[in-house]
Amino acid sequence: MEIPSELIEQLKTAKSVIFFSGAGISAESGIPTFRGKDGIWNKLRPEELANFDAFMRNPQLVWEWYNYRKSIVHQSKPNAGHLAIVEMEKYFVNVIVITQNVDNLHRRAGSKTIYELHGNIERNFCIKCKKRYDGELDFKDGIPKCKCGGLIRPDVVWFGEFLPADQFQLSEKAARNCDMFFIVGTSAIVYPAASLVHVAKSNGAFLVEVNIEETEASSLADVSLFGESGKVLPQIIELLKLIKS
Ligand code: BV8
Ligand code: ZN
Repeated sequence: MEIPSELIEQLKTAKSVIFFSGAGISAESGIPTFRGKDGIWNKLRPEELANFDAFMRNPQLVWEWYNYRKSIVHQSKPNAGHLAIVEMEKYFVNVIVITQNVDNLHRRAGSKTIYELHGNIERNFCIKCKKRYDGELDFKDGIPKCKCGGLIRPDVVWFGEFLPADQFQLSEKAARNCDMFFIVGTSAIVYPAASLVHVAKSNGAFLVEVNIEETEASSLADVSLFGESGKVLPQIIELLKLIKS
């Protein structure tokens, strides 16, 4: 893919670089996106599953969905896109990953600074006493329960729920102070996460979109690289090896 000269110029001088990622970066790891043609929302309606009321109405169904997704995550591994973002840490003073994904792949890839806006599928907590229950849960009674009798739920942000305040505040601060803001594999329609694109833009950051198609963010991007992130991001690494050698 031809890398535009204005992007090359930015890569030469950038110090603080953010990678804002969505489900698309994990597509090449075999994890279905939400809204693409193989999207999981297409089969299962979000209003039925990713919200608290649905969980209280039918915790077993919601747990089946998360256990299904967890099984896919456990059979997946970080792809070349996740790994390229880790390697970017060699070429810039400050690299931060802000992810909407709950699949834990950026952490498994080895990224050092990750802000998880929508939680993490590997973490769980009791809805009554908030006790953390990470890793394997006991489903022998169908639904995992806490010692206090409360239901245990996945530690992910459902629709209508607030994002973890610390993660969102850190993300907003980073978006206000970065030189480059890569928007990787997201349809940029879920708020308030997608508002970070606007924060970065208003701070004067150079916006680079990496996606296989146009999105809500495309009109704000200074450069759109249309291609799979697992191929485009390693190509930027190859370029950096030349620029920074
Ligand atoms: C909230 C976790 C405050 C669970 C998810 C305005 C302001 C504030 C809120 C709202 C608002 N308008 C509407 C809302 C409500 C809602 C919202 O944004 N709805 C949307 C649908 C319109 N927001 C909320 O409810 C949020 N909370 O607002 O709280 C509040 C509180 C109380 C009362 C009122 C307000 C909470 C949102 C979080 C929901 N949780 N997930 C779980 O995962 O199970 S959302 C879900 O969507 C995932 O987290 C996912 O990450 C996120 C975004 O989706 P994407 O990652 O972008 O994935 P998608 O499939 O859409 O796109 C994939 C992209 O990849 C595509 O562009 C595709 O082209 C591309 N791609 C595919 N393959 C590749 C690729 N790109 C590159 N390479 C490839 N190989
Ligand atoms: Zn409890």
